[in-house]
Amino acid sequence: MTQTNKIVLFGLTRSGKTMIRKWLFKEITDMTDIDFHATIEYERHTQVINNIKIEFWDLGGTTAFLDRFVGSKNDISKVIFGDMDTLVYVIDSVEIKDMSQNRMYLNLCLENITKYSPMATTFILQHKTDLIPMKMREEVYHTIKDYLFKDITQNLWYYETSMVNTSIVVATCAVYHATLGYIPNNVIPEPLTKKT
Ligand SMILES: Nc1nc2c(ncn2[C@@H]2O[C@H](COP(=O)(O)OP(=O)(O)OP(=O)(O)O)[C@@H](O)[C@H]2O)c(=O)[nH]1
Ligand SMILES: [Mg+2]
Repeated sequence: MTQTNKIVLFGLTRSGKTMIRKWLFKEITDMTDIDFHATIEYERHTQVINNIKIEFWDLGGTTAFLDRFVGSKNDISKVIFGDMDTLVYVIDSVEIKDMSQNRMYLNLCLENITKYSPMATTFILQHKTDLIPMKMREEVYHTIKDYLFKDITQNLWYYETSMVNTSIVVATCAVYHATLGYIPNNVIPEPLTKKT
């Protein structure tokens, strides 16, 4: 095995990073068997596809961790952002009150990317859209996207996602494509079934 690709999942606590990672690793198939704990520090999980290793770095989203990951006064930011192919920044669509914090961390992530992995691709997943009433989705989309993108000059990919419909499949296909240069067969699971 020669190549290792690195995908970093970043975002505030409870935005849904670990769930996305567990779903991709086929550790969960529905929304009922979930008892998630906040991720402490970060976890690295490896997937091998066609002899290529993909490392998923699932970061703990508590601000004490995030501040260290993006901070300039320690070496951990190099560990997190160095040799990174793809950043997936996950945002809880419902937590509008957190958007200024998200904007601050997104900017700090982009600074670290410029410094340590300038060729990396950045995705924003505006996640948990199933929790927004259908008639408000477009408004929420524009409000969050316009706010986050204001003054940002880098190219970012923006997807609305939810674990309970194909939007998460579409977004993860794009993430794999950006990371590997193609979409692997039979790797991306079906969306999760809803709670009963
Ligand atoms: N309704 C809904 N809930 C979701 C979705 N994705 C994740 N969740 C819920 O969000 C909660 C938090 O998910 P986690 O994956 O643990 O969040 P995290 O970002 O890893 O949190 P930290 O580890 O603290 O950073 C869980 O209760 C999930 O069930 C989604 O698409 N829709
Ligand atoms: Mg987590």
